[in-house]
Amino acid sequence: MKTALITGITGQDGSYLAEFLLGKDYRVVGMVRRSSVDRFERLEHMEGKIELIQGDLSDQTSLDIAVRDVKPDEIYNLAAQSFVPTSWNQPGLTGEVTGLGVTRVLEAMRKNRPQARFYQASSSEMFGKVLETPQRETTPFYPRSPYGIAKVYGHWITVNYRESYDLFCCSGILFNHESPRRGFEFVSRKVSDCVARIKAGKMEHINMGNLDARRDWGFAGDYVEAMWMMLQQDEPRDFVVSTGVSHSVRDLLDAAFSAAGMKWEDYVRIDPKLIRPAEVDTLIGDATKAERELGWTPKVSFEELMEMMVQADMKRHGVA
Ligand code: NAP
Ligand code: G4F
Repeated sequence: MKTALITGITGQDGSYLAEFLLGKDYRVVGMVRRSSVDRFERLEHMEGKIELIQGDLSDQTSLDIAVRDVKPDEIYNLAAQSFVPTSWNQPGLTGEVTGLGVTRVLEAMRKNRPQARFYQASSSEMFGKVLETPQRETTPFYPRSPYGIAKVYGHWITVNYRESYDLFCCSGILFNHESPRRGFEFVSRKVSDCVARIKAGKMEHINMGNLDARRDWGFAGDYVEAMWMMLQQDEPRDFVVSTGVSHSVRDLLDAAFSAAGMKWEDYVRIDPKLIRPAEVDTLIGDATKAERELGWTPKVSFEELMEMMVQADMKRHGVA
C-alpha cells in the first residue's frame, strides 16, 4: 500500500484527490493547520478512511515532523493562499505560504524522505498577461498578482530541487478548475450559489466584477487524476492541464442562470470594487503534452460543469 501526504487536504482539490487516492487503495494522510474550529466539511464523507496530521506551510518544523512521521511515497503540495484578490491585501502572507512554503515542503522531503515523489500545484495565473496563445509548458510567465508571482517562485523552486538534488519533483500547471466544492469567493461558485439563492427568493441581485475576463474552466475531479498520473511516470516532468476551451465570465453567467431557467441580465450589477488592480484578461491552455505523455483528457465540459454546480447549490438551498 502506498502512502500519500496531501497538504491543503481541506481545500477543493485536496478533497477530490483524497477520494481518488482512496479509490486506488492508498493510505491517505492530510496535513491541516490548527484552528479554533474544525472546518472539515469537504472531508466528512471520508471520516475514518483518511488520517490527519497538524502542520502549517509557514512552519518548517511542522513540515519536517509530518514528512518524518508519515513516511510518504508521494507528497502533493496543494496548500496555498489561493484567492487572487486576497493576495493584494496580504502580499507578504501570500509570498510566505504560496511561495516560500513550497521550499519548506521540499526541504522537509529532501532531509527526511528524499525517495518520495513530489507534486507542486502550479497555476495558469503564472502566464498572466499572456505572451503566447494557447499557453503551454514552454510559454514564458508574466504574472499579474502577488499570488501569480508567488506561484512562479513555487514553480521554479520545484524545478530547481529536481535539477539540484535529483529529487522526483513535478509541477502541474493547472488552469481554473471548479466543482460543487469550490470556495464561495471564486467566480464559478459565487455565481452558482447566488443563482440558487435568487431562485429560492433569498437574494435579488448579484454584484460582479469584470465580465470580459476569459478563463479555461474544467472540472476539479478530472484534474486531480492528472496530478496522480504525473507522479506515476518514469521521469519527473511538468505539465499543463487544461480543457483547451475558453469562455468569458459573461458566458459563465449565461450558462449558470440558464441552468436555472433565468436570464442573467435581469439580476447582475457591476461593482467597480470587484475590478482587480491588474487583471489576467484571457487564458486558454494547450494540454497536448499531458494527453500524449500521460494519456490524460478532461471528461466534463464547461456546460456540464456549470449545470452540475447550479444543481448542487439549488439542492442545498431547497429549490431543486
Ligand atoms: P483551496 O480550496 O483554497 O484550498 C487551499 C488549501 O490550502 C486549504 O486546505 C487551506 O487550508 C490550505 N492552506 C492555506 N494556507 C495554509 C497554510 N499556511 N498551511 C497549511 N495549509 C494551508 O484551493 P484549491 O482550489 O483546492 O487549489 C489547490 C491548490 O492548487 C492551491 O495551491 C491553488 O493555488 C492551486 N491551483 C488551483 C487552481 C484552481 O482552479 N482551483 C488552479 C491552479 C492552481 P484551510 O482549509 O485551513 O484554509
Ligand atoms: O474565479 P476567480 O476568482 O479565479 P482566478 O482569479 O482566475 O484564480 C483561480 O484560478 C487560478 C488558475 O488560473 C488559480 F491558480 C487560483 O488559485 C484560483 O483558483 O476569477 C476568475 C475571473 C477573474 O478574471 C475575475 O476578475 O472572474 C473575474 N470575476 C468577475 N467578477 C470575478 C468576479 N471573480 C470573482 N472571484 N468574483 C467576482 O465577482
